[in-house]
Amino acid sequence: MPGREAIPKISNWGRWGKEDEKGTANFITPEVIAAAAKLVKKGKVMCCCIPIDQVGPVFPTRTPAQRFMSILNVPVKEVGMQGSAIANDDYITMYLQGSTQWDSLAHVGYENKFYNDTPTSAVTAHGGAARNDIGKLYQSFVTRGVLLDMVRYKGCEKEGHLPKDYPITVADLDGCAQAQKVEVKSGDALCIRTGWVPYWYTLKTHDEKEAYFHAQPGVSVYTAEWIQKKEISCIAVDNIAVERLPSEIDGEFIPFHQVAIRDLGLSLGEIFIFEELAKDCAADGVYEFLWVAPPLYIPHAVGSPLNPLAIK
Ligand code: UVW
Repeated sequence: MPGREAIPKISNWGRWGKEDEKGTANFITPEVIAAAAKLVKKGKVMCCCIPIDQVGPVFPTRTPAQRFMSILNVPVKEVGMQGSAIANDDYITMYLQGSTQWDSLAHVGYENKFYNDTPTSAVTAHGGAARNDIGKLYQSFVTRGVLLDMVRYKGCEKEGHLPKDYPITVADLDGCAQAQKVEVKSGDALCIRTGWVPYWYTLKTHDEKEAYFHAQPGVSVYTAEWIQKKEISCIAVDNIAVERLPSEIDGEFIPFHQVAIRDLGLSLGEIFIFEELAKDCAADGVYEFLWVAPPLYIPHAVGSPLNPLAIK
């Protein structure tokens, strides 16, 4: 297996100025947004996230979300307010990386740097990420979305997912787009269906669930140059880590994260679900849509859950 010298050496540092913290989200221009809005034809909204609950797939270094009631059927007059109303409040504790999520540009780096020459000292225990945080993208990821349905393209509909450690190649991306008669354009959100998240919900045993995280279909590290050339604004995949695991690089756990997030400034979206969208696209043959998927506005956070919508 090749070593880290095989990781593509490409970069968008400086492309949008020295101070830029948005990376490839800059490809989403006002013209791109206006054109994407015109893709809404039938008024159909499809949600592409999993529920935030205790049963979804969460990487083993993290814990599932927990929701608590903080007040329960409380008459407001008992807490000093007037009237006959009763009220409920609740709160959650969760990893910002523990459900359908965007990785911010402060999530992964290497050699002491994050995207655009940002030193690791920009992220602190007290303050979180002073640069490249997900809060900088709170108005982003409204653009044209394109679904590449790899499950269908590779003839895996019966299994419902790609083989467990399948690396999606440039030839697959081009071949799938061609088969679906859709062109990937500058500013697009590239959505890739692997079927891996729906597969999670079929697993029964602890061993099956443990193995699930260590071998998964995803994009090959060698797609990074294609992604840069296509000027994709963000990538969302229905798996755990976007990239294929185990990695194709000896001694590196997540080499695609390194080149994509740190070198290109590409926001990675994980744990999406595309089953309803894929069905709809197969039925009408239209694989493009308005994609509305901003992160939550959480200044200094290195990731965010979201409720992504594909609208046709
Ligand atoms: C993995 O779970 C491996 O990826 P991320 O840290 O981006 O969530």
